[in-house]
Amino acid sequence: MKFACIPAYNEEDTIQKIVTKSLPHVDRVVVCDDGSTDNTAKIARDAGAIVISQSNQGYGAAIASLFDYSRKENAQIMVTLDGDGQHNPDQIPLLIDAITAHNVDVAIGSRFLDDTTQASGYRKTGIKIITSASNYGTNFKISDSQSGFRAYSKDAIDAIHPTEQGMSVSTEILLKISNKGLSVAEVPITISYQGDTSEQHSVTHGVGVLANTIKYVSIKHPLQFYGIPGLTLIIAGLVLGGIFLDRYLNDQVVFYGSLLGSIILFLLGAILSVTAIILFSMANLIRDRY
Ligand SMILES: Nc1nc2c(ncn2[C@@H]2O[C@H](COP(=O)(O)OP(=O)(O)OP(=O)(O)O)[C@@H](O)[C@H]2O)c(=O)[nH]1
Ligand SMILES: [Mg+2]
Repeated sequence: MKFACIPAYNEEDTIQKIVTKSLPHVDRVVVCDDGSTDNTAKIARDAGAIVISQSNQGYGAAIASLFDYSRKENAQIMVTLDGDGQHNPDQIPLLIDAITAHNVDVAIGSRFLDDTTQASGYRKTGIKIITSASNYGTNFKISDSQSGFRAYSKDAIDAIHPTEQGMSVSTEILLKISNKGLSVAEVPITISYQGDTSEQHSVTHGVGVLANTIKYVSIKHPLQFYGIPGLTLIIAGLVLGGIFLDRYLNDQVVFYGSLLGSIILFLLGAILSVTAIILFSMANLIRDRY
């Protein structure tokens, strides 16, 4: 059984068309109504979707509920797409085909494999930066880590239990895919940004997602992220301390600047190094369940 799963928050203008256009491509269309205050749930139900309703918790929470539903209902393939009309349901078969014909676990619809993409400059740059950080953590070489248009195999549906409530869930899922040894392929898709005016909103979102991506990657590579800067600071602290001692012993001059600098650098370095060691041991301990 194939499900099309749509997270939706106040999408009454677009949801009917998306449900109707998705139905011919799958066995079930499931809409997660994430606490909408408009008619999204009723319109989706009337259009033929199964509607899961929950209080508004964010995109990630909606995706998690859709994973839970698909697992419980034994879906063989789950395709996620946005409820705001930016993804074209007629491209659902492209993603399903990547799973069935090419035997991958996760197919990601990428906006950047096709020249017709309408994403504006700042948005493209933001997604590229987040994607580079995410690729560093996953060892994948994908072009669009933030795409919500994806398909998951049964193995992926069973293995992935997202916990991020917001938009960072896209990165979280990629990290989990990588940790579980599942395979990924990208498929070119088109995206529509018609009528979208949420520039400020997107920039704040982007910064939040980038911070979360760095959090995930730093947990995965703690020695590089905290250990190397930590050691560098400790060495700098020792050098400054040496200069202070040298001046004090040779000339009896108490050079408070280098004494204070040395202590601060050494302490910061020690904190970072301890963080690196703790994260490294923890990551090893929980890696299997992560
Ligand atoms: N913003 C937002 N979207 C949610 C929420 N819950 C579910 N969604 C749905 O998640 C999908 C993606 O949300 P968007 O805000 O369009 O995110 P985006 O496409 O990355 O950002 P834009 O490029 O600004 O459209 C839409 O179908 C929303 O209806 C929520 O709490 N907030
Ligand atoms: Mg959108």
